[in-house]
Amino acid sequence: TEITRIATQPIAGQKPGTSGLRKKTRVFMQAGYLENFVQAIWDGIGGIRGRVLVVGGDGRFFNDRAIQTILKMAAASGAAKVIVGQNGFLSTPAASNLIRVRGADGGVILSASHNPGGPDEDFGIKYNMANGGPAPESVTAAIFAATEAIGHYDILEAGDLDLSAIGTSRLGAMEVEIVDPVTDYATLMEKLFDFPAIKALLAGGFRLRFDAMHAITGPYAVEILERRLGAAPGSVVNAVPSPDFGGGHPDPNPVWAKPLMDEMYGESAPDFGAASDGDGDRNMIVGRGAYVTPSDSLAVLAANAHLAPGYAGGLKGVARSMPTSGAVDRVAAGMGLPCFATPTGWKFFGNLLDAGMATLCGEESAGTGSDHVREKDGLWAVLLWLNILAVTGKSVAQVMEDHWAEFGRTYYSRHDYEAIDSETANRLVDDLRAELGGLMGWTHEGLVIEEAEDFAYTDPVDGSVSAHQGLQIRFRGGARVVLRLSGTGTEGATLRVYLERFDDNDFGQDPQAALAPVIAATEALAGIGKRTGRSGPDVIT
Ligand code: VG1
Ligand code: CO
Repeated sequence: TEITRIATQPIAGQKPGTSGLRKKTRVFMQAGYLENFVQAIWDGIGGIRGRVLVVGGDGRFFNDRAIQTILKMAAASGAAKVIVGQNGFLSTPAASNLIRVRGADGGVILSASHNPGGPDEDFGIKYNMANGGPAPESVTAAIFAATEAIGHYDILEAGDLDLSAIGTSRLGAMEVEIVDPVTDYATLMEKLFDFPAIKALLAGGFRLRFDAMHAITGPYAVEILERRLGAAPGSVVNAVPSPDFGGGHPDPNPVWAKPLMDEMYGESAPDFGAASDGDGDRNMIVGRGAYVTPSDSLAVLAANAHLAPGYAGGLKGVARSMPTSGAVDRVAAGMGLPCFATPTGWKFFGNLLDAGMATLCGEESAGTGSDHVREKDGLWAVLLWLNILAVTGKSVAQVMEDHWAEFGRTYYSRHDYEAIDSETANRLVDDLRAELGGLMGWTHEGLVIEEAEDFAYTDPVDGSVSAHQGLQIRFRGGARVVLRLSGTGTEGATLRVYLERFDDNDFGQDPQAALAPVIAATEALAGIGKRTGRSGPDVIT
């Protein structure tokens, strides 16, 4: 085993986005592409000599190859030890937990999350800190700067390691420990939730369906839901992770998890349905004939978390990303809890969680989590829901009705325009931004703008400022639209339009109908159809 120093040059475009660096898999497979970025991580964080890292990914195509490269590069740069999930598997929340329980210095997570996988689809890589959370902007900026200054990378000349065998071995002077990816995570879940109550619920005939979408949560869900909690064998479907997610799109929403939706709205629907994404940090919750929007789910979990043992002492505060609906704000107000609005992306919750200012966090994009780890956590949300249903004895639909009756209903929807021309997208946002100052009092079919801002966030813990995080326009009476460009796409630009309207007495409307005036006002304001030539959004969630 010999360390080789390979001369290289900066590669343009290695700038981390909302959640690490995401590109087409073939881009990552180009000679030196992954290597450059990994070396830039090491350089950006001040080197890894003597450090302990966790490495794992969601099992998508190229996961195994990338891990071999990362191990050899960690060894070459003097890491003391790397802890790897068996077969290279770790869900994002399990990786976050592993970093924390092992006291590691950080971790490398390989995933493009909800994006499809395969040689012609997407791949991704991100660095997490010692707290288990995604690197903050200051660190991703340092990593990006290192990609622009790179002149060489170091790699160990060695054969591949067998990642299937649990146990400890060596790669050069570095220790490699291969661990079961599920055990520590399952143990944590048992501590947080009332497993006996959920077990009793399931033993009493309550039926659930969990769609792992051929992604990483399969092994976790089978172990926890079926083996430890006693859900009927086969309750977890699409449970074996596949490198291309069975050719599907591992994004747990009504569009991509349509088979689950059909079952939950069908005649022999189970009591509870859920799904998770490629890397296991997102969740979708659907009762019998009752889909729960992620923003509502966050609000319900905040209102009821105290029913689970891990949160019996109450919450310190809650946080949501800015585009997430204000439903949780109403719960926080009702319960006297601090409530924070952060930019999109889990990295912005880290300081609030570390400082004990928030216990629960969530995003409209089907991410919810708490201070148990520093990532959003799909199965955690499923278990908290099951815990709440077990303790209250209510159905999902009943929980929602009761919640709206108490707090009112915030109708919410997100419209995505995918793979639009980047220049068109940027111009649309730039033009609207330029108009914000003059929009006060602007009206359209009865809606009146009362506030318009280019959202900027000042972190209350470290004072760092993140500007241009989305255009937020509020209308009199509690309606709102937010427009921003996605930071996770790999093709052109994706425009996200987040729509909401509060209603305190009529809870049975179709969300698209309830939001029609806001949708019309947005078109009048931003001219999305006119500028993009699209007749409507590609994905509505
Ligand atoms: C999207 C979501 C955001 C989420 C991010 C990562 O980002 O909107 O809420 O945190 O994906 O999720 P963007 O920039 O495309 O809107 V995942 O499950 O990658 O880790
Ligand atoms: Co994800």
